[in-house]
Amino acid sequence: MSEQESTRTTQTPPEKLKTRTLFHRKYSRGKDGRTATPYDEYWSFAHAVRDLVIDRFVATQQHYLDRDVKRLYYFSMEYLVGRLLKSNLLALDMLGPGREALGQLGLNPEAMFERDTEAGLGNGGLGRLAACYMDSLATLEYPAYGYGLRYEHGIFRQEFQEGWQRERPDDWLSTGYPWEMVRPEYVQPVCVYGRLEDVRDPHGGTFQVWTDWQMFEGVPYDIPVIGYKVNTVNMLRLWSARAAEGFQLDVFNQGDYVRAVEEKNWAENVTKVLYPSDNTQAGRELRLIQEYFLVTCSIRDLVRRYLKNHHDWEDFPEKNAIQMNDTHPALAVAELMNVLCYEHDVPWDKAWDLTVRTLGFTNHTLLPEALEEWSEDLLRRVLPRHMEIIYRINHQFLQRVQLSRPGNDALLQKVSLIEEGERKKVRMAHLAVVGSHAVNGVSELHSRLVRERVMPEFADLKPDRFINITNGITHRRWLVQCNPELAELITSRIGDEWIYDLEQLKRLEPEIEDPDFRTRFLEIKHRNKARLAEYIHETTGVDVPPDSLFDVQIKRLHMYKRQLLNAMHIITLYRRLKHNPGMEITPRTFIFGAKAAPAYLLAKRVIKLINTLGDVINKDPEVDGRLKVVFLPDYNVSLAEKIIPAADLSEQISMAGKEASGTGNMKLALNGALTIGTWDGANIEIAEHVGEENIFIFGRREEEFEDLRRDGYNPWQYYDRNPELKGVLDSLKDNEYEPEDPDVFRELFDELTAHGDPFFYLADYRDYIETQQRVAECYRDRERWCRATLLNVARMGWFSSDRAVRQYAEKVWNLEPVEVRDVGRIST
Ligand code: 26W
Repeated sequence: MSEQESTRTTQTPPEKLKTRTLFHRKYSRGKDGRTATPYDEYWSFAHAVRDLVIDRFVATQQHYLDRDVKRLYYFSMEYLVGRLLKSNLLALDMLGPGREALGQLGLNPEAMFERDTEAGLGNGGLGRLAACYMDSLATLEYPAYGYGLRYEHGIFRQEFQEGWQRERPDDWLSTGYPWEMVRPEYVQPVCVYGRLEDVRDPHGGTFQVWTDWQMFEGVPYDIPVIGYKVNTVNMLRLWSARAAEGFQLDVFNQGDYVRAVEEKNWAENVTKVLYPSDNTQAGRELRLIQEYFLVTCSIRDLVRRYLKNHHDWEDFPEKNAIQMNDTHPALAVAELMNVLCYEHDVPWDKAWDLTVRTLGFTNHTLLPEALEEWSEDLLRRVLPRHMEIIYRINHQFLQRVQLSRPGNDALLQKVSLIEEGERKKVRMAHLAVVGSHAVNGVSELHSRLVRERVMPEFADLKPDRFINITNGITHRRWLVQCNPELAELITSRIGDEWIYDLEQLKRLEPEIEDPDFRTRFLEIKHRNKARLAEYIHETTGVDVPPDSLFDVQIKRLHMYKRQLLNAMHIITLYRRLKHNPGMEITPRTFIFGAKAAPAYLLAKRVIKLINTLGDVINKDPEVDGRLKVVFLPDYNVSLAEKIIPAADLSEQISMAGKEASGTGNMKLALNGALTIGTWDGANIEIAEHVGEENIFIFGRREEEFEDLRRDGYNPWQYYDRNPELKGVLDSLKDNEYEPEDPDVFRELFDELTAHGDPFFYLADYRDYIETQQRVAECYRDRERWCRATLLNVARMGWFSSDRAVRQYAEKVWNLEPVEVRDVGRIST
């Protein structure tokens, strides 16, 4: 088959996909029908799909260049992209034809989708948010680029060994990744280490040069990001580190071949692995180099692009917006100054003005252990020029503070970019705030706490800089793709406008009165649950009844998220049943998915506890059919897509004030789960939208914890006064569940008692258990439950990432959509 033949426009879409697949099987894989492995088939089909976007990809990039449009650059150390085969087909409106083509080729579409590689280049919420925003940006036709790192190993694969988490490397690139395109022509040099040296200038002054650095380089790999049913195809550009070509030549020439190769390895280590800690800063040199590597490659790349159309810097902020996803890329402030001042001779004050107008900063966490601080020694050793730049920024900033609030030394110390002390530290959040024109939190509550509790001095100095933009999710992946039957039911009632404008879901409300609509909804939920039950059986061997209430908690494992409180509810129910075997309860299946940071021992013990409870409870004939507990291993984006459509109850039970927003809460509610949650993060706004009568809120509020703490919180009081709670805790201490290892849960008991219960489990326990009781009763009233869930679906439209991205475009980026019209030939 000739190239021309394979792209003939007279072919129907399935025919075209089929011929392209056969083409790739032969010419990209060198295989035929007899020799092709399932992987060859997958590879060929994925390339066939990729071919369909190339014209739009090229046209989009050309269009941006020709019109010299303003672009957004999203800087993020994490992108939890998930699989792309199905979502790309969906964006191209080719899911049906794709299935048909696969069928005609004798391939099973579902098996093909399962084979698709999951790009797990993130830890949790922050990385998944970045991926949702990339989707919305392309769909809304914003000129946007994601910049990130191409880690060779993404988030680890999780296995369980006797109930304990074991980490295995994620080898997502080992068989090649069909969605990326390497661009060696845009390689960027990166320098680290070395020193500043004073050099005399011809006029008798001195200036400093950065010398003796080590150089390596960043190679970009582009992943197309396809807007939904539009021509826009943006890109996610991920940098991969390698030794600079010719860099080790002198070492080679000295004959020290082995050392030269070792140095090559050093460079390749930079993007070897994603740091697997969520919300705790590692403080490690390699991590700092990773952060700088992202920032320097990306800034040089976007400056290169800007200079194609511009000869001065005047318009830089009118043409470029950079968003820093948390402080991880905050060195962008210093690097942009470095590039402007030291490489392009822009005067300092001018460069500072351009920098601040270009940058925006989003904060995603209040946890003190997550706030990034780098020791001044380390920063100076790795990036001597940047350390000097940071000092100069700080000096000028503190001078301005002094002018506006004279004589306040305490204030200066508080807001300084440098924390004084035995070892000086650089406060990355301060650097990000000072260097940005807009700073936002990710929910109303969180943004208020950023202003009031974390940075009151900054909020006072620059009140207009601090804003809120509540997170959102892409309903294209999190409803249309993962719950196709529900999507179809919705479309059958209100048309498909809602896929472009999720607020249209409101129009479902009158439909809820129609019993036929409700029945169909319940049938779909039931089928989703049956499918998940099958998956649970296949992966864990546990049989769960699809009629039981599917009670779901899926998120990273962290003490503040309180999976252990959920476990305490399980123990409570189990103990009640054991004491009173005839008791009537609403049958429940508890479903967990969570990875713990490898060094987070307490969190790993919680995983062990839940697995142990599962072993005991699932085997106990006395509770059979009434209680089941499953912890699904290796929670990731694809697994979330299986669990979410099947959930009845969404557990959002973090200690109030700790969960910045949460986004799983939105995905679950949108798919018809009711939330049991604390007054935290975006739960509050979900309650406001769905109505407090359609959500189960419990527990103390953030300010109540402040009071409790001030008055001297004593968990033992709760232990002594609530016999049921005491029974639950004692069962951990006395280890009723794993007699061979008597002390295994002792640490959990101690955490909640002797160690002071830092996340107030005991203070919220009673309310949680009582609220769970109300949930159970409500679930028995099928009609009431169904109405409430449908009201949730109908009222969740505001939580689309389309809304969030529009708010960023308006409030932070000053960015306009650009329609890509002239696609030479749209190839579908
Ligand atoms: C440097 C170590 C480190 C790593 C990751 C510190 C902090 C992080 C992230 C900021 C943690 C994170 O993912 N935060 C989550 O961000 C989501 C998106 O805004 C929110 O929905 C979650 O509530 C928040 O925990």
